[in-house]
Amino acid sequence: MPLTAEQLHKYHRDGFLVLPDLFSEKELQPLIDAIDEKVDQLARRLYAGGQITELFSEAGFLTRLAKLERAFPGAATLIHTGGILPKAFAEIWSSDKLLEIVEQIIGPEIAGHPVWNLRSKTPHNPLATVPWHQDTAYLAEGSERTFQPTAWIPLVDANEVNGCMQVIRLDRSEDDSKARVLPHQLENTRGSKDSWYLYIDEKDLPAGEIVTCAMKKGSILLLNNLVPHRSTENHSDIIRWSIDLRWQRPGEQCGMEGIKEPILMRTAKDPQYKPNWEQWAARSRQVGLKDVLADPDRPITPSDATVRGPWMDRWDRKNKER
Ligand SMILES: O=C(O)CCC(=O)C(=O)O
Repeated sequence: MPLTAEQLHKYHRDGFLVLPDLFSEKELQPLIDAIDEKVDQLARRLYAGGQITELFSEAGFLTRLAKLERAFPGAATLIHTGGILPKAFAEIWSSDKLLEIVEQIIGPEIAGHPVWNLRSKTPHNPLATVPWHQDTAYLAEGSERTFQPTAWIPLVDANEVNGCMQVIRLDRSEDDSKARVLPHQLENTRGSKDSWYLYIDEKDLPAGEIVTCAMKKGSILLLNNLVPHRSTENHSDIIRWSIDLRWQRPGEQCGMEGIKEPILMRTAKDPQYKPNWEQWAARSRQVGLKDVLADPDRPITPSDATVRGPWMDRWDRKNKER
């Protein structure tokens, strides 16, 4: 289902686009099964280490991690930072359905960007509410010049109750802010919230309409790497699961140099080409962050849910210079 000329125009104009009904339940189920498995492994490790006294096995995809989070604060963060890519994620990321769309945006040479995320937005968890940011702010300076489309894919219906995405449709009269990296602050220096997120201060937010993207499961939100966006709080009693995946042209600066390289997904030079996931996927993209889940023999402790990343030094330095 390629983008129509109008959709493509809207995406380039606004920096985002919602595509309804792209995936069927059947296509998303392998992702859900892979997540259930990750959550089960985490529960078993916490249980074996004496950190929790119940496995909550009777709870399913929509609630089990929330119960674990209550018993072991930080469980949701560990699922977010556990960086080994499940096969089902690799398959959807390099699926013809998504690559066909990405090809319309960046051309036939396509690499997967090393940053992908599984978001376990558990209810009433401030660490699952992502403040206003541009994705490029989390990467090395200069990579904002590389066009990096993202697909944000909810695995449940996402709305204002359980927390959905909001984006700023930039005011066309503010053209110059479109291509600009906005100043970001570290949320953990605000004192109120010990998180790893960056945020854009209200005064630095560009003018434009705030668009709330309530979306059905099966839809995707396409973003570019400069569009300011955030996700709202989860006031419901279920987990708002989503994944976000990125692409770019191979050979261009990805902003994760020395940490993890992009993976080639499609090339016009070889129509039969298939990405070699084995080595790439086994290596965590979370260098600088602890990937505790990658080492099954290591007992998990509450401090493992503390997150640090290279973007912190970037903005700490930048803000001191200011
Ligand atoms: O899924 C969310 O809650 C936030 C996602 C996000 O901000 C991103 O993908 O950059």
